[in-house]
Amino acid sequence: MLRRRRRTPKPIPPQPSAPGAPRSRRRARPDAPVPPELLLRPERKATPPRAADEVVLVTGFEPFGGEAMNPSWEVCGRLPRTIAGLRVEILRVPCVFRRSIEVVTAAIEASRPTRVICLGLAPGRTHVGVERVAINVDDARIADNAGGRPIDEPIAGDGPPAYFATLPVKAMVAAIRAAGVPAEVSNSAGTYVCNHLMYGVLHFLATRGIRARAGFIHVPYAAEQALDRRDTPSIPLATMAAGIEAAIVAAQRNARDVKLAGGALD
Ligand code: PCA
Repeated sequence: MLRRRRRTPKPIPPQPSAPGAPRSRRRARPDAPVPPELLLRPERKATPPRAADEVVLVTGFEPFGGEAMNPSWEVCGRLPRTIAGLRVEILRVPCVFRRSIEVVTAAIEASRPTRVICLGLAPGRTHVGVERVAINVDDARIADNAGGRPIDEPIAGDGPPAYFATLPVKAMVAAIRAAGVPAEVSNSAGTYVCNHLMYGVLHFLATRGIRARAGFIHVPYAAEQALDRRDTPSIPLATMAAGIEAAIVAAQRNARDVKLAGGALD
């Protein structure tokens, strides 16, 4: 008896091979190696690699006093994006009393850093100076970039006479030196905008109960800006940046400061 041919062709199961290629009846041995591109990726249980979620805020100043550049800001731009697991956020700060504090405290509120390291230029210094203390006074020898020139005015009328840096100052100095960069503890950040900012940031953190640790580092002139000046101590920007990077590593790794002599007799 003649069998009627089926009208509708059997559905063809999906083939991994190219269309038109002969269908294989072979089955893979259970232990056959599977090319990696054919393996289904198992769902990842582990969290994907996260961007560093702790932040170090590093600030530098705009030029002031007629200079064309401020090495403190130039150094910020030469830092890597992460240091010791901290995401590095950089901020350019106006060299203006009050406004400098407002700009930095707004950034602290926005990015909630665990470390705040402000940088500034100290013309004439030979060493990178990690500041130990900020005092509650403004006494400007020259006007700031907005023309302001406070003389013997408190920074915070209700604030204490001084704040110590809450960063491990000695460990940072040791780390900068170990990176091959001349460094020292400095016992005065002056009475201009740098001291003002250091005091203002520490006062803000203390009065708001924010646990971030903060401090200030003064840098000398950049070698790049002192090429045609005589008797002007300076350090190349790349060298300073390596020193500041080492200081940030030390600031992150040393919960307590180390006990190293760093005092001065003058
Ligand atoms: N140095 C100044 C203010 C801005 C800067 O970079 C200072 O030492 O006060």
